[in-house]
Amino acid sequence: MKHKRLCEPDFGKKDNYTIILPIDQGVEHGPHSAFYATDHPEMLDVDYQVDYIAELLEEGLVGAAALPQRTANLLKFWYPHLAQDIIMKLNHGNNLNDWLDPTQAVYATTAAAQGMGGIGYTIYPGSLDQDEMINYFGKIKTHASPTAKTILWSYPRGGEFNPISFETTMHAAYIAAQLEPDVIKVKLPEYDNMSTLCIRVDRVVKSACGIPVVFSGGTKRGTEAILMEAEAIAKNGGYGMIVGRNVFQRKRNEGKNLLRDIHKVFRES
Ligand code: FBP
Repeated sequence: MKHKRLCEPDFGKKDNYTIILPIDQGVEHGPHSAFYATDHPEMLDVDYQVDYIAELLEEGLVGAAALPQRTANLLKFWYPHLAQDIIMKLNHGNNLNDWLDPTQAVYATTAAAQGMGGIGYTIYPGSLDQDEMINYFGKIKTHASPTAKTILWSYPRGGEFNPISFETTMHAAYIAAQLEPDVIKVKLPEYDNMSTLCIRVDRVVKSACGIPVVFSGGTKRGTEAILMEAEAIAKNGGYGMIVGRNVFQRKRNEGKNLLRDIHKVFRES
């Protein structure tokens, strides 16, 4: 398979794949846990962070970066030639108060993402705010520039259910597919071993009704576990991975090496 950048016309097409770098965890989990208390604390400095993202894009190690408004605008300002590889993430939650019902506030409009290649948006199916979140995505599709790709995070949250069970993840993909984004992003369903994982990835991909699915990396773990997941995704129809903490919380060269290894798995599948 061939790696595609967001800016390329055949992004999202069959027999391609992409690796997306999301760095919105500073909003979601806070800059201390996302950046400072990691093996790569330099990421707390936004100038360093922007240069690092640009380097990963320029070296072809990632095909797009999904960023909150401030970081996206800085990257676009300093590296305008990379604007079409930026996905501006419009809404965010945060984990400051576990007592609140899970929801995401809109921080940026489609107009703010003008001139960037993509728009990222999250829905929480199963939450109290699910209808509002789903309805707002309709407005995004109406107002987004026709050339901007939409990437929809579909994360079931908020009810008495396991948010990463196999059934719930299939449901998340199916709901997202009805909104017809360009790419759907879900978490990997829980699994016991490689063969269960392969079957589950295949079923989740089919639940997305033909829309490319990328799976998230999750908290930082050992290289072997990530590469096993990459192989299951690559061999069972996944369009790629969206890997954040596993990349940028490693020292810079270790993060790059992990990305090279992930590409090898996808290229050879
Ligand atoms: P990671 O690879 O770091 O998990 O990033 C993917 C992502 O979807 C981010 O966009 C988002 O901030 C994060 O996961 C949410 O993670 P969690 O569900 O653990 O809060």
